[in-house]
Amino acid sequence: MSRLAGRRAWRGIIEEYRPYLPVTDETPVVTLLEGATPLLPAPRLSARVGAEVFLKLEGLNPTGSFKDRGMTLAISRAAEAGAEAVVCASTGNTSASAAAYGARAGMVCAVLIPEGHIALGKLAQALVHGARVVQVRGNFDVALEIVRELPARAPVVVVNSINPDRIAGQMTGAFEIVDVLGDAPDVHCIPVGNAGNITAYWRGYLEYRKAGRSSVLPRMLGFQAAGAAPIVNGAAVENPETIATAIRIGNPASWYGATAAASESGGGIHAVTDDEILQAYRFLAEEESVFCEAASAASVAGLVKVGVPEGSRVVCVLTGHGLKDPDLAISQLTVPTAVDADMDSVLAAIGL
Ligand code: AN7
Repeated sequence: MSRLAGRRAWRGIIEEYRPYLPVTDETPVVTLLEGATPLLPAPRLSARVGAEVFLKLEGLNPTGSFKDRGMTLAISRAAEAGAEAVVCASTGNTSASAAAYGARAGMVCAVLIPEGHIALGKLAQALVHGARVVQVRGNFDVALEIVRELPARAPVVVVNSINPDRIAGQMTGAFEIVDVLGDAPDVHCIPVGNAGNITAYWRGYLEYRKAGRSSVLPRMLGFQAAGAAPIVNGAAVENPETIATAIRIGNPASWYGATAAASESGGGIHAVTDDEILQAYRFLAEEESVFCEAASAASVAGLVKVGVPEGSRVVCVLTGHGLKDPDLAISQLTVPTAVDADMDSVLAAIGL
């Protein structure tokens, strides 16, 4: 008998959270069974910051990032509307997710990416799922401007987070956290790029409390990379620069959503430097055995930097998987040279 006998299989975020989402019985559900990602206790990080910290491992979604939560809904609703083509601008993860869900729905998927500034794994995903990949000479913000205008020129549905279905689907991350913890955490730490995800989590926490599923609301702490910190600076950044290419964004579409989440929750939006991001990235890998993207590590870099009251219950969202960007990992480390294939050489190399 199966070890899973008697247990109901996870059905993806639309079926699991249907009453909270804009779907009807007529909506064709396009799912890769996204969601149900682990909420991993982080004992060493907890000790370091004097709090009870959990890591929401969004890199364990089907395409390796949180984007799948919003994409299952955006693509399902596009299919319901009869769309045959979808398009997005992306720093990488949105394009990977749109390519996969678009292929599943049998749609044409076009993705605009900033030339030379997306992680190799994400480019591979967009290509392997058959998307029409357009490298643009310009950054994400420029590509998104073009995408916004595309529906006026061609029959396409935009699946960036300016599409409200994306935000609605991403609310389910907050639902899962409350379902596991029994209530909302005290503090929620999250990286901020185009600012859709912080907007979605805050809405998710609000929705769940309204439904009586939780009794408290978390303080929302959002973190931008210092070289791409328009919300922190209070002005768009024309040439954003950061090692965390996923959040290399100078004019976030959901700017207002992010500031509303921060102010309504008593939280804030702060900047973390690339050095602080890389330190958190290494700490997570070495001390918590979690390999996440640099952009994701911004949430932990921020937690360490701004701190929280003693004993707080904290969730840090780790938005994407470290394997997306092996070039970055390797560039931070020394790759050992080869040794001769004999016992003495191997023992000497191991150092034992
Ligand atoms: C790993 O893929 O914008 O603040 O085009 O890939 O909701 O934008 C990615 C963003 C954080 C920021 N972590 O989330 C895209 C894109 C990772 C990301 C963010 C992104 P938002």
